[in-house]
Amino acid sequence: MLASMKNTFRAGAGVLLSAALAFAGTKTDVGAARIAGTAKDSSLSGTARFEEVKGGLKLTLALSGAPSGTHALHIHEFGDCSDSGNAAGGHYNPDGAPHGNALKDGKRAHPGDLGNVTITDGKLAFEAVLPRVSLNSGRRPVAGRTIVLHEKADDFGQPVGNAGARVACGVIAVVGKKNPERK
Ligand SMILES: [Cu+2]
Repeated sequence: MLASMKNTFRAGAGVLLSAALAFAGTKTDVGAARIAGTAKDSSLSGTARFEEVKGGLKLTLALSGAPSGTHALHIHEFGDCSDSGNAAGGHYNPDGAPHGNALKDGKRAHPGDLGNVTITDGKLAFEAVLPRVSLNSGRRPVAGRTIVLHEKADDFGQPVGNAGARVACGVIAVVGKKNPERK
């Protein structure tokens, strides 16, 4: 009786350990998006970097040549920036949630609702951890989707925040592995 319980415990610990290792293994991919203005001859450019961290997906975004002011930032469903960004489709919303701010509202928002960013002198440096998504490890993956900067501010109205046209867009791709020595 006791021996069999011990064996069950050992087997359970083994499963937990291999699950933990598998999880650690999937967390090493790094994603990026090369961002460009959607208008012809746009000087807007930038990069977004995505890295799975404890608590979610860390986004590091840098833009230049962008329109100054307050602009909505979202992850849209499809990995296509053509047709002035419209080919990116709607907001990535796998759970049928209302529109909101994922950084504040949790489940009561689309997981890629990043709220607003403020661009000064055409430049933006922005960092956030998106709580409920992954790059590609299975939990609401964003690889193969797009990051989109809008013409106007997000007013958090339904269904998509009234942020107008898509001024910049980049397709999120897996681009490499994180150096395991650099945590
Ligand atoms: Cu959007």
